[in-house]
Amino acid sequence: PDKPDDDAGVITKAKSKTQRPPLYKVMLLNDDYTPMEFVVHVLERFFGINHAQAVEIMLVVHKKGLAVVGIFSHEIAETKVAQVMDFARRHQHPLQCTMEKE
Ligand code: NFA
Repeated sequence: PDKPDDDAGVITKAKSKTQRPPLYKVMLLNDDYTPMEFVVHVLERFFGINHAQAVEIMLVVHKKGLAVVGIFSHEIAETKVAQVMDFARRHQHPLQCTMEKE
């Protein structure tokens, strides 16, 4: 016998949650050799950050060891990392840029 309030005969449909693409944090890592002005230039050139904010973020990396400099789709994050790593290598600075799933 049907219990009170059961859903016999009621057609239900699972709600599909809205899919959002995964995002990636792009980070700069501190080192002892890359000039501060070079890091500031990287932040301005590749991340569109204004000079005052670029100085602030560079100092966070310098003092804390790393900082998130932007959050992007996988493809954009990969491009940023490659651009920064290539630019640092060409200038013979050991600056490291990495990405990590948010
Ligand atoms: N620590 C570097 C220096 O003292 C500056 C630096 C900042 C390097 C941020 C890398 C990232 N010259």
